[in-house]
Amino acid sequence: MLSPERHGLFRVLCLFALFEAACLLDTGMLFPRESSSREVKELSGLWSFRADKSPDRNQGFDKAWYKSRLRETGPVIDMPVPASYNDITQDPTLRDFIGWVCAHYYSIVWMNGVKVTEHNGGHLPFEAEVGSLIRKDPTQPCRITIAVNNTLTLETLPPGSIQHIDDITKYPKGFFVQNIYFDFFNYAGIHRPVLLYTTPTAYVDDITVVTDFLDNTGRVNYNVSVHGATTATVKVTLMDKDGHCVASSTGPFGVLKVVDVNLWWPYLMHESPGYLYSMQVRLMAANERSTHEDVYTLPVGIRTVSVTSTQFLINKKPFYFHGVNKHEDSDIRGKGFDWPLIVKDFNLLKWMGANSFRTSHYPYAEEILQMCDRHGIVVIDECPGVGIKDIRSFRNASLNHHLDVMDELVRRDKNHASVVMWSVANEPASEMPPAEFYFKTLIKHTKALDATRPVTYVSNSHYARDKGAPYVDVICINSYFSWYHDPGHLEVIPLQLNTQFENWYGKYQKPIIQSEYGADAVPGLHSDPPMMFTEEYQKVVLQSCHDVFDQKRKQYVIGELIWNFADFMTVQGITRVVGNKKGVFTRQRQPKAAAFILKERYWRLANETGRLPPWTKYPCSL
Ligand code: BDP
Repeated sequence: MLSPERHGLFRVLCLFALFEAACLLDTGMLFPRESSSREVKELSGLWSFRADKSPDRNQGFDKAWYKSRLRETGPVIDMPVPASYNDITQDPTLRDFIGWVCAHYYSIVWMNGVKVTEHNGGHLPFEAEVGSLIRKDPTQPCRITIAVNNTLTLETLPPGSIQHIDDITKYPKGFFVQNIYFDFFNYAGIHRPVLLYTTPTAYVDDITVVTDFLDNTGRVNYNVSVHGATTATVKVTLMDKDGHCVASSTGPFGVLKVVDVNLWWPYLMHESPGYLYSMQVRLMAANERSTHEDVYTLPVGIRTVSVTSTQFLINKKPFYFHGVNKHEDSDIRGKGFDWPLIVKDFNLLKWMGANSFRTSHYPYAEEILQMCDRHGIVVIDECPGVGIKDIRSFRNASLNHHLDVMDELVRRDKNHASVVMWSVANEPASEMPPAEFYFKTLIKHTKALDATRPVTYVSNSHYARDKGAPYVDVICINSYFSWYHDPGHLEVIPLQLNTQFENWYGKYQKPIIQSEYGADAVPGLHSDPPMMFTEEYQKVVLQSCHDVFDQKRKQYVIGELIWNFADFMTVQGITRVVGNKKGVFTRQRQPKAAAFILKERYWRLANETGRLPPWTKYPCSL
């Protein structure tokens, strides 16, 4: 993070009425859930918000705004939480604000004026123990203040840099811009719910499950870590969908055997996809003074994942990714978590017959992964390693932060059946000399964290010398033939795509996912013969690629993910028409012509597997 003093950045403090958090990697990050021993309180709603517009933009810290109610420090505005603050008001300086605000990217949290935590990095949860501060004076309301800074540096993920321009004949005094090397708007604010939750003094701190099966018997290897107890008894019970106990065990680690197992299957690969058991962990603990009971229930899908040189196997059967890339992005909310949007997106995914998505280009809210577990939507879980283009972002400071982010990501998402692969980066400048050491280290580290899932990073087809590729399990390639190269020449697609696949497979002999392809289409813009930016052009780009995928999926191509599910916001620029228009749905989630092409194709692909029951045979209406 760049210091605000040096760079003259704004400050914004968010304040309101309860708690929040930070994290050390030696503790768990179980999703906060209610149980007989735990209470969860969601602190979503309207918070007070203030931008620091003082000349040195440091007033919030100088005057310690966090020590009193924010409205007592000066004028505040209402700010919904969760939401990006950028598109909530009519103020362009707030839309493009760079500096201190709430939760993405760097956060400091105070409770009743006492600092409780700091966290470096957006997208992933953090927490802090605040019991002693809440209880200090139970008759007084609690106050939480969060300062967040969205400044990106060469060491953050994603990286960025601040550029000051001093030419006062052309720019106002103090003018600066934030340069970014990725293609989505750098929304900021408290994007995810803020939760206050309780545990007994001794509690289940973390659970790790690894599953497999042999014939009809499923196995759940579990490991429970306990916090706050000198002696503890752990009892683990696995229940099926109807609440019947199917296996149990005692002890902090062990194996649960499930006879006649219901495996977790992807959507459209099985008639009941997304089967989840409930694993109840009951902890009885005693310390010198008292005994405690803690209960935590984790949803568990039993499945395996593996990779050969030509296939991706789920439960030992070939799986073909026919899906999308997404963004957390919508009108008004920006990247703010929103249940109606999430449910609508899942309905659209199922409508179009998509069985998978990649969390381009950062970890999505954990609630979204819970939906994927339940609906059988397969996930490639990507960390925020996007836009690593500057050679200085390959230094140790960046690598160490990247390793920490992978620790946090795996710690949060390791138990999700839907997550089948980790993606450590998107389109880094992997031709640069330091890239080899960087990716070798990163991929090795990720495999050490989780030996059960393959690891990838996403390459751009135009990087001929991809230094990290020898270390990945699956090759993921993005390419935009007849768009960024040979614009308007649709006729080059079959040849160039075919050459791309042959080159990559020839060199690495690893299965390949076409992890991005597509074209911008401004909804309602038409032309025949097709021209760039029309719905017809987008359709033809897709169809030309599909013909090649159909040949290559018989060999080593194991998936295709359209760029993008929906239109999304970007910085302003001459190649963007109020955002990136490569969505097959508009930003308001209405289909463009391309959505129907994909729907037709995805249902046909699903149907070809022959494992669908009659009611899902295409064409069908959901
Ligand atoms: C790809 C990037 C993606 C962009 C896309 C595009 O991975 O983030 O949005 O290009 O230009 O290379 O539309």
